[in-house]
Amino acid sequence: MSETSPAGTRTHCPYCALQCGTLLGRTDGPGSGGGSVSVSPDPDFPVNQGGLCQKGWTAPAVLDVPDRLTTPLVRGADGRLAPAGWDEALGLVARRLREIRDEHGPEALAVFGGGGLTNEKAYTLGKFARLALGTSQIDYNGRFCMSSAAAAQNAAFGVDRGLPFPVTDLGRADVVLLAGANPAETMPPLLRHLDRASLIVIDPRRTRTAARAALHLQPTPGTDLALALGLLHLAVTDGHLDKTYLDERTEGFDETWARAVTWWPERVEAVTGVAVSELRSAVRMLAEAERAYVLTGRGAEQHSKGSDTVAAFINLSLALGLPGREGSGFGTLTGQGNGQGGRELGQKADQLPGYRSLTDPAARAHLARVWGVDPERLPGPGRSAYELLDALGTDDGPRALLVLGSNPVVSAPDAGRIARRLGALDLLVVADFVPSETARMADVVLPVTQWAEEEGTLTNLEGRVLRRRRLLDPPPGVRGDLDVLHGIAVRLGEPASRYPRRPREVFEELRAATAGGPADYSGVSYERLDRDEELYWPCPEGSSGTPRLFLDGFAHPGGRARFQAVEHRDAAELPSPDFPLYATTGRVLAQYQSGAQTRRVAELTEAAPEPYVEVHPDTAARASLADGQLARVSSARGAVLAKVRYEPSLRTDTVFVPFHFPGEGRANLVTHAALDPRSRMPEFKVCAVRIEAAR
Ligand SMILES: Nc1nc2c(c(=O)[nH]1)N[C@H]1C(S)=C(S)[C@@H](COP(=O)(O)OP(=O)(O)OC[C@H]3O[C@@H](n4cnc5c(=O)[nH]c(N)nc54)[C@H](O)[C@@H]3O)O[C@H]1N2
Ligand SMILES: Nc1nc2c(c(=O)[nH]1)N[C@H]1C(S)=C(S)[C@@H](COP(=O)(O)OP(=O)(O)OC[C@H]3O[C@@H](n4cnc5c(=O)[nH]c(N)nc54)[C@H](O)[C@@H]3O)O[C@H]1N2
Ligand code: SF4
Ligand SMILES: [Mo]
Repeated sequence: MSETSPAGTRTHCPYCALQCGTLLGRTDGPGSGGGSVSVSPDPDFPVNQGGLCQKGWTAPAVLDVPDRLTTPLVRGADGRLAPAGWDEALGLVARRLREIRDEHGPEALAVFGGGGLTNEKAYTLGKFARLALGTSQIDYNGRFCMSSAAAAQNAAFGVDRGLPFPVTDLGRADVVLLAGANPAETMPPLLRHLDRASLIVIDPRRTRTAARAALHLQPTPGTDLALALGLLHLAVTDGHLDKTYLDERTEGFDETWARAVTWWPERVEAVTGVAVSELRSAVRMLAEAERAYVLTGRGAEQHSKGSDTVAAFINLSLALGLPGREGSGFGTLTGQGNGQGGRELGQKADQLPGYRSLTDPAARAHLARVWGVDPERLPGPGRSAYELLDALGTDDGPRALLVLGSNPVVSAPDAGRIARRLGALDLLVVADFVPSETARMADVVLPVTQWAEEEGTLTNLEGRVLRRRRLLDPPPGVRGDLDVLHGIAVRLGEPASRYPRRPREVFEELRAATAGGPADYSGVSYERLDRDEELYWPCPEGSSGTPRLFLDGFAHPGGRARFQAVEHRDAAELPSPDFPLYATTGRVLAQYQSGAQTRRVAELTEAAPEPYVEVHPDTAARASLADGQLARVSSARGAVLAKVRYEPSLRTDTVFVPFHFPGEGRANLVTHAALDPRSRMPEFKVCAVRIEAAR
């Protein structure tokens, strides 16, 4: 690592929702990036306690990757992207948007956002779509990430904050159950808070997290709902039900029990492959612990029944009396850098800032007042992320799309299909700082600033609002996302004052916009954050925020948590003679998401250079595949090319493919876009495949 300046700029890592505190310094020389930025962990930030993962340590490298975008690009008559001036590029975008709107109406214009965008950007993007474009067609990649957990938490608790308690609370836990989360690779510094606890890990793979567990349950992919019903069943029949808590703090147990009663342990073992003795141990560990937590990750959530699965784990935690009790609880490990803030400030299809509903007349009236428009001008809810992408370029679908903060060509389910839909657009505009796979398909590419070059706020997995601070100027020619939205909006005839370019100004408006909503930021200010106040939402004006939710009651009227009577069902696609194996997908330590950023960092590509598929050696042998050989993993939708990696600890009926790689190595060429009916989350975590040697 290069030397660290003692007087570092305090900010946070650009990647995941842990938002590790960092100190940035300039090591030498002038220039933007220019290899001159050093990073070190902020020892005073309690979430990472002086830790960073490999991605955090190498994040400055992305500031000056050789193919950093520094000028707008416009696709010419020859079909190639060529440099253009900002005026020309923004003028072109506005003109085409106007033409398409005149011909097909405002619903022909669409926006796709991201959970990595700052609060200010996410807020402005939602406003831009609804007012400047006048469209309902906006959603974001958080639909692929947080939506099932959000649906289940809202239904159970009346509000959805990933962790309703500070991460440091986990440090005193005796037992933590992790359902489908692999923080040893996805949030390594989080493990510092899990050192003391005995872990129960539910994962079809023996991950690095599972290897540290006191108990590892290894179910068939897509059977967590049955598993959670079985754990609830045993909690009741083995006498662990917390009846006082049930009476005082919850409602709806009887209907829920009516379902769980049929999930006797042997039936659960038959469906999930997890032995009855292990189910029983898990329940006993949780029930006998003085301080216990149940946490879910994408492994339990990214299913066509993800919301019901999270609900079933919440039911289990309610039966044991955990949520809203000091030192115990239920939570979800939020994913992207601003996965929390991004999901409550209005870039979601059905939502207004402050976690308000777009269909609630009072919420519409409030936002219309803040925005200075007639409530009639606010469109209704639009399509969810996958449905939006899948409608692009169709007869009644959007014909123009603006993408900020996502790379769906790699990360969307059934990505081959989605790439074709993107190709059918009349206009694709992508704002990014690197030529992502999606940017390369665009008609106009707009080069924007990165984390260390901009100001703003993000909300981490605990609901704590954090300041992103600027260390250096962006390279010449690069503008902020807020500038981009401002530039398009005014060219569409919107008043300039409606789209402030300074993050601080946007934040002031955002405070008013969220005031009184479930996610209330009105008491948060840059000044308070800069004084290092620890502010968790809800934080109404004058309050000191809410580190722990639910201690006095849940957010439903009456204050009770609600059991949800859910029932197990199969994955949308099961193995068949043609596709006899389960495939599941996920992450590795050294790559982030679609890899647009991390595949450009030498140290990270050395650690995780290429697409691979984890296969049990017996399964590989049946397909005559040697370790290291190139395999073709095919589903009914497409095939991914990946190198075989023998993994003796894996189930023999399952293969695993990380989704970080582009081209023919895209795991999403095989995934299935079956959607959860409640959250519209796609089934990233299970589909049916076969594996064979690649020719
Ligand atoms: N290194 C790295 N870290 C990241 C990210 C990254 O891309 N790279 N992304 C960030 C983001 S946005 C997110 S959302 C988080 C995600 O963080 P995690 O949820 O920890 O990540 P995943 O690897 O997607 O899934 C977790 C585990 O689910 C398991 N799994 C697969 N199918 C099933 C199933 O049916 N049931 C169960 N119980 N488990 C199953 C997988 O084997 C995997 O180990 O990570 C964040 N941190
Ligand atoms: N098979 C499979 N697929 C998955 C998943 C899985 O587990 N399995 N997980 C899903 C999940 S949980 C997620 S979160 C998604 C994530 O997948 P994506 O939505 O593709 O996320 P990223 O790869 O982070 O893409 C972000 C893009 O925006 C750019 N960017 C970053 N910050 C900014 C910014 O501030 N402004 C602008 N304009 N651009 C920015 C980056 O350079 C990058 O090109 O993938 C989903 N896809
Ligand atoms: S754990 Fe997440 S926030 Fe922390 S350094 Fe790694 S990627 Fe960055
Ligand atoms: Mo995510």
